Order: sequence, then structure tokens, then C-alpha cells
Amino acid sequence: MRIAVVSLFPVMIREALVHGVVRRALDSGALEVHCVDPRDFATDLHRTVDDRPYGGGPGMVLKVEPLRSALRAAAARVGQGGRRIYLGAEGRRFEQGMARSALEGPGLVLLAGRYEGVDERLIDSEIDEAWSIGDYILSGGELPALVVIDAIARLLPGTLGCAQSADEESFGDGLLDWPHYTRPPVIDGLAVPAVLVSGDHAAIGRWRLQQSLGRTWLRRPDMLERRGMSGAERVLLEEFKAERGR
Ligand code: 58G
Repeated sequence: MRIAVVSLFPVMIREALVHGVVRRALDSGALEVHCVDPRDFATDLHRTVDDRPYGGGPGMVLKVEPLRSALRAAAARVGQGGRRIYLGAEGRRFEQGMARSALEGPGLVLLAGRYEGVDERLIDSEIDEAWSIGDYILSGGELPALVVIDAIARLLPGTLGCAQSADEESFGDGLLDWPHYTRPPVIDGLAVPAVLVSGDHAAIGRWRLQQSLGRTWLRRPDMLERRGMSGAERVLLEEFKAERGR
């Protein structure tokens, strides 16, 4: 998977990619991240990339020409079929399924804007989609780009999110994760749920699914509504509710 990020702060991108799963994906070659700085494509003495907004108002807007050159250089790094995505609060909410769908193509071009945004004509002519990581405004698209890269990296071959089967993983099948425990078996009088040390793997599997269903019902009923439940799952959830009442 190739990802090219167009950003005025390439160091911010590169320095965030040296840890954990993302680093391993880069080291193994499963992931390539290329940074393209629009400033390198500015043609004037001062390497200008921004200008005042037409119509007036505060702040600056990223100019078309250096951004367009940078985007085209970035697209060339990714190759044919790489979707060009603008990160902005007006975009489509980024969700797990979008990270998964990214694996189907050769890669992505991510445009991280700064200032008040980018000239809309560039969005119209050089961008395929807009994605948002949530309903808040950030000072730049770099953190959203890193969020997208991280979510994709852990799905690549040889990483954790890939090793976990889709039906086991949180969100992979539209449910929240179950609770996790490790040693010691008792701490501050709090014991690990007995089923987890029973050695009964079928019972453990049922308990985990029940916890996932119960937590999703409690915290994200919207997710459960969208996903639906099998008959067996309904029984598990009813049992969760009954136990919670006691
Ligand atoms: C208004 C303000 C329009 C992504 C800023 C455009 C990017 C939030 C997200 C911008 C972002 C998100 C310039 C700074 C986009 C540009 C960027 N803020 N929620 N800010 O994913």
C-alpha cells in the first residue's frame, strides 16, 4: 500500500511514523508513505503557497498552482487508481470500513490543508473525495492524515489488525471490543472473570461475544441498530441485560 501525503509540514508526518505498528509496516515494505511539500513546487522567490481570500476576511487560503503540482507529483508516487482525498471537517466521516476499502486499491493521496483551507477550484478539479475524522476543526489536515494512515497500517499483512479475523475484531463486525485482563489474577480484591481462566474456549468465546454485544448496546446503540443481531446473539444480550439488573 502506497500513501502520499501532500503537506506543508512533512516533518510532522514523518516523525509520527516511527513508532509501533506503523513503523513495522513501513520496515516490512507493506506500507510506503511519501511526503510531498507544496512549498517545493512554488516558483517565486519567497516560495509562496498561500494568498488572501477573495471576498475578504481573516486568514489565508492555499493557492492552486503549487498545490496542484504537489498533488500531481504525489499521484505519480502512488500510481494509477490512487484515490485523491482531502481531509476536512466537511468530509465524509472516516470509519473502519473506509480503512478496509483503501486496501482494495494501490494506495491513496492525502491532501492535508492548512490556514483557512484550500482554493475550492483545486478540490473541484484534483480531488476525488473528502474525509473527516470527526466534528471538530483542527489547525491542519496532518493529524487526520496520520489517523487514516494508522487505521490502514494495522490492517496490512503481518500486523495485528490483520492477524485478528474480521469477525473477532472490534468494529470489524460492527461491535465494540470485549474487556481484557492480564496477570495478576486478583488485584485490590478485583478478580479476573472466572470464565477466562476456565480453559473452556467455547465458553470464553461466548462470554466475549456477550460482553461485546452488551457494551455496544450500552454505549453505542446506534451501531447495534445498524448491524442487527442473530437469534443466538439476541439470547446472549438478553442474558447480559438480566445479569446487569441483578
Ligand atoms: C475550514 C477550516 C475549512 C480535518 C480549516 C478547511 C482538517 C478538521 C479535520 C480547513 C481540518 C477533520 C485547513 C485546516 C482543513 C482546512 C484543516 N480540521 N475533522 N483542518 O477531519
